[in-house]
Amino acid sequence: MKIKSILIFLLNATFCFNLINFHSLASENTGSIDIDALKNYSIISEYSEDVTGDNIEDRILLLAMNIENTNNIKSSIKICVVDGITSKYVIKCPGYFDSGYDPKISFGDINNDGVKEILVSINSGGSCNFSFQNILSFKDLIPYEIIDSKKFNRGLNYIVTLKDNYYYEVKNLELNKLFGLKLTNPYKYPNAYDSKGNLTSSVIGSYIPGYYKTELVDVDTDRIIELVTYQKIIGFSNNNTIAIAEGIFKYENGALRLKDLKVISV
Ligand SMILES: [Ca+2]
Ligand SMILES: [Ca+2]
Repeated sequence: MKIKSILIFLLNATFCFNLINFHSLASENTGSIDIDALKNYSIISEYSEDVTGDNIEDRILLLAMNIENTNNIKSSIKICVVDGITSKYVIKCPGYFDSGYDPKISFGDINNDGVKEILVSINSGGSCNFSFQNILSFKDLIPYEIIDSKKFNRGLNYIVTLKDNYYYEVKNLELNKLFGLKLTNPYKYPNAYDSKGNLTSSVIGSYIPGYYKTELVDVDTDRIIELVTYQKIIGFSNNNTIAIAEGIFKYENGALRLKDLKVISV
């Protein structure tokens, strides 16, 4: 009931401005959305943050359609920013991926321009279960993607090699960094080792090509937010995680740069 009344409020509030501010409505990938179409959307979550850069809090709404006969899958996810002073609004797709489970947004000044960006995350579901990530700026109420999300969402690349005595190596190709690790549970590779822990076959490991989670954290306390990424290193199947790779990205010269990486056996 509360969500419904908020949506009605939004529709009423925005309808008044629609006629005079129609030019401010922006949407990517779906063409323009008229105000009637918004009636089909639910509000998943609502926030108050300044994302336009005038030091006045704006209203940020995460909108989506429910897919019939499913509990949690959302489709046509949208982010709506209503300017705190003028009530002009823009509506933006999260990127090339706009449907999935448990969509979330969080806020942080990642590009160090003094204005918070929006990090949007949407889980894919399925056995890979990666999470789509994108970072959007709404500075001056103009939405744009500040990262190359197609490239970013492929994740980092690794070569995973098993060794005797339940040891294995994970080599990250972006930083050319090698991690020596030990399986926390030998039964994760039931056919790869003999009873003494020596390799009996040439089984190799792999990784999920994408992150399953990211977080905005000021890791080095320099007041610029870093993006922390989590990616699964796997054994013989997608559900067989043997390690988590935790990357720290900083936004520099118009792109996210990988600054540090650790890999931990799980
Ligand atoms: Ca910023
Ligand atoms: Ca920082």
